[in-house]
Amino acid sequence: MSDYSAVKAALREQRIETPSWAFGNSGTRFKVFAQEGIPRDAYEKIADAATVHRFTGVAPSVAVHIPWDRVDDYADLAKHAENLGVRIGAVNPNVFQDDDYRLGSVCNPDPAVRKKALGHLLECVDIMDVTGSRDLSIWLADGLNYPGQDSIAERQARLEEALAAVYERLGENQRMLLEYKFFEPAFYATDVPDWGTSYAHCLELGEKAQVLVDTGHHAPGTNIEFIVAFLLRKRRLGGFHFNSRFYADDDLMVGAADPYQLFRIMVEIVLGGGLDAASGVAFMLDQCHNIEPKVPALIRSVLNVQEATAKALLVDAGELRKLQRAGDVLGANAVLTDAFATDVRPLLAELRDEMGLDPDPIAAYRRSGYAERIVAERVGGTAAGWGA
Ligand code: AOS
Ligand code: ZN
Ligand code: ZN
Ligand code: ZN
Repeated sequence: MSDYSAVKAALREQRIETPSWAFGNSGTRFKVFAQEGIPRDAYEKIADAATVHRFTGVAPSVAVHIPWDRVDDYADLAKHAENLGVRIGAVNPNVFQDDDYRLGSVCNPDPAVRKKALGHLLECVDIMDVTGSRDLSIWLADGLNYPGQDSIAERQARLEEALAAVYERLGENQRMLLEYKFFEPAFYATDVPDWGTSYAHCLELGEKAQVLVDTGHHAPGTNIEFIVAFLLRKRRLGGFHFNSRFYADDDLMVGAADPYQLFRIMVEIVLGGGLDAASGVAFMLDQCHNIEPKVPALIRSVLNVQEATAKALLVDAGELRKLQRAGDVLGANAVLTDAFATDVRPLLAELRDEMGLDPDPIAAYRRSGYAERIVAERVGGTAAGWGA
């Protein structure tokens, strides 16, 4: 059995980033359900993110999405975050919501649209300079709906050109994370459909280009932990967008649909050294809480990642290697299933107590009166985002 103090020390160091857009109203293409107490601007989204951190102790940064979180003064926004005990994390450029982007952004056949998209990506690096953010998190909605609609090969060339220009602009301590997704909003072909495409572009660009794995962006049955192990070994795993899916890019709470998958991913992370800060793996959430209240849903999501991580840390790596080398199939498999079957909640409650937190963050949040306060205070207005 692993040493619990080492397990706790690793859990104490883990950082999970919340997404600003998860605090805003969201929905499906059928309906956006408005909730009460929704943040009206980026400042209030950061206040909600700070609340998630206050109760969990391991979510000290929040990713922003531009222009949804556009403000006049990003230094002031960063200061606001700092005053609330958090900081601005990844900057996500939005090159998918303008009419101009109907045929794509940086892969668009029209050079003027490509120029506009590139300009926005570069503007986001300017913002990173001000906020001190490390990661530019790029997801492109570019793709094709119909065979013959555009040249797949030429679009790759356009993509290469834009990525190279952004890479060139990155500062010494900045990175570019390239997210992939095999479908949606384009349905016939996507310009960055899979980890292989993202990895190939990152390899060409250089070490500051890293692959971002959104757990909801794979075909059903895809072995995501294989991808994670491969990329981590090649030092190209930039980070995650965690969420759960049953069918498509459902963006449900991480660990809700398949906690065993999340555990298997975290096992590869732990065994491959991905929890060490030096590995640079960013654990970010990318979720939309369409029907459930958002702040406690994010608290719950952070706890779900923590639980999976705790179980992965309980895997006896030495024993596992021994059994693997001996070809003991059942024995090696049991090392994993035993760890997964362990109830880590008491361990996590103890850890929170040691960190000066309430052992039950959701109950503590409910008692805090925060939900009632934001409903009373935040009247009139919806933040930009999916629900705008
Ligand atoms: C879209 O499917 C991707 O997951 C992106 O990360 C996107 O920018 C994010 O979901 C915010 O909408
Ligand atoms: Zn994502
Ligand atoms: Zn997605
Ligand atoms: Zn998403």
